[in-house]
Amino acid sequence: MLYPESNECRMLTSLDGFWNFKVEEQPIDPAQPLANSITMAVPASFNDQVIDQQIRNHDGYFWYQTTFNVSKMQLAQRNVLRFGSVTHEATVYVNGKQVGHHQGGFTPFEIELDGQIHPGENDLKVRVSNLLSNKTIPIGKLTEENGNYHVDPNFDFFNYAGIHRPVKLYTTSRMAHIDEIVVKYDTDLKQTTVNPEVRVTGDFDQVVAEILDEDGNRIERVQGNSLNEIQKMVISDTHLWQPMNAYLYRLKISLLAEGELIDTYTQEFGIRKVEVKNAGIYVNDQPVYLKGFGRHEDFPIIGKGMNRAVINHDHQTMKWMHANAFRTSHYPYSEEEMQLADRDGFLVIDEVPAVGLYAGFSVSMMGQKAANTWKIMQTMDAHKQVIQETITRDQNHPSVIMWSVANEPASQQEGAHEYFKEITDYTRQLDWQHLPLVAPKIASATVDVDLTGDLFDVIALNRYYGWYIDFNDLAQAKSDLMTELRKWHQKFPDKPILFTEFGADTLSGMHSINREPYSEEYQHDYYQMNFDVFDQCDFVCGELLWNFADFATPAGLIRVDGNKKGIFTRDRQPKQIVYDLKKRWGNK
Ligand code: E9O
Repeated sequence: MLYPESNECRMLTSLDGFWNFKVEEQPIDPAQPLANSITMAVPASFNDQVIDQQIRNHDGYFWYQTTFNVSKMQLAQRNVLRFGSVTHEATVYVNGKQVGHHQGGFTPFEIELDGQIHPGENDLKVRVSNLLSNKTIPIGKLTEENGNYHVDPNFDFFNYAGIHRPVKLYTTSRMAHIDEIVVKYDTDLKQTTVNPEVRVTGDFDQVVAEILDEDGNRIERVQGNSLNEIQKMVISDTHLWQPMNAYLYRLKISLLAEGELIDTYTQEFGIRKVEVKNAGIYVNDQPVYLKGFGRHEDFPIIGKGMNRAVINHDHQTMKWMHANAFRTSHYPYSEEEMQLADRDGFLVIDEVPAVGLYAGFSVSMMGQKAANTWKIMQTMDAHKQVIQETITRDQNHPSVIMWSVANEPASQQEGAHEYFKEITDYTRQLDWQHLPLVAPKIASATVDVDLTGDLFDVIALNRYYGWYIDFNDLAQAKSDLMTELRKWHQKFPDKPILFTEFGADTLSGMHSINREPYSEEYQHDYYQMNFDVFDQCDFVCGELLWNFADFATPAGLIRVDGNKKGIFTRDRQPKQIVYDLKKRWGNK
């Protein structure tokens, strides 16, 4: 699915703005006006826009409504309605009739409106659900009593919901349009051959493909009468996309009929090679050490809503700290963010929303975990769907150097190997780039009990020695961390080890001369201990801290106003560790 653009053949309108909103208490007729609604900004989570705890914490269904105008001229074209994401499930109605449905809160979907709209004002309603279960991705525990739902998220972030990303209406010609462009290429890092895979609906008699460099110069052009003729485009002196030094080419595809242009689309791409070998990660034949964060799409008031200023500020902050990488924990981030990551040169581990694949997991109930996860979970179909939608959406982004197919699954429980064999086979067969695969491992899936290490290219560890384990005992923590690390390396000597989480809850402004947990001093010592260990192990290929910023979670005994493992507060003010880290990464 292409990211919508306007050009000489396509028109683009934004439907973002103030919509009407209502919690579904009784069945609602989509053909009737939405009575007693309140205002809700789109895009954004609905939860923190209202001063109403019942709405904020309601589990179930919600209605959004707006209107949009279409001109007679526009109706001559093919019209498509596109949602960047609706969390977690959307049923879409236009002028009272159901036109589409999508399950999965973090990937885009679109709906053709042919025959559904008329000139003038049209009514648009979306019935949204925030329900999760053991069949959905991510996973929640769903209960129902007399039609009242309750969801216990099986993960440690607030279950924000709503229309989280932009809503757009765009047009294409009715004769033919480009559906998809995959910029496949082969490179020896000098010469690159681009073999685009383009999908088109409709008839045309000529297709033109052009490659433009960053200054807009055309460096290659091929044409033909069919899509398989636009192959073997050669870039003889390749300007590589490098970490923190991006370079983006553009591929422009045009369709013509009887000499007239009927559709065109320009797709950005970058050229780089990613490899895992000799216990290291290599980009363009150079070993890279990942410095950065696990993050969240999370900010006061907007929740998980896409906001360009917040995205840009986070990127500027990471660059200022000499970070070069982040993981999209625990779901694919907005397309707008991925585009900026390409331009900024970040190395991104793109994670699908498969978080909570651990029966009975709850951060506030550690130790009370069921051991039959792979009998309880019925997530295989939904899991494959999110992998397919994530790869389809993100495969043209040079910033994406790895796919993370799950976070902290119960990889030590019986059935884990079978489940992840199917998942990794499926992912590898979809991904033409053969990017490395990871699934960050939970602290309890130690090297002695984990069953899935052989399936992944990089051993990704979420480790909390000195916090959840060996709490307040950094000497013991250091020795336990070292022991586990050495064992992993012994077991998989060729696989690099990447820290995808490590951190300690820290209250900004809390100081302790005794360097007690939760203080900025403890956070400092905790990280220093981890760094001391990493620096002794050359098979460790990166450190992604948990977390970039404090973030909202469901209320919980160990969650006082959210998870405080940020090195920044939720509103992006630095804790003391930031300055040491900036120095470390500046030298590394
Ligand atoms: C996932 C992330 O979303 N990992 C968690 C993070 C946290 O801060 C959470 O925010 O809690 C850590 C999981 C730790 C599990 C420890 C299990 C210990 C078993 C002995």
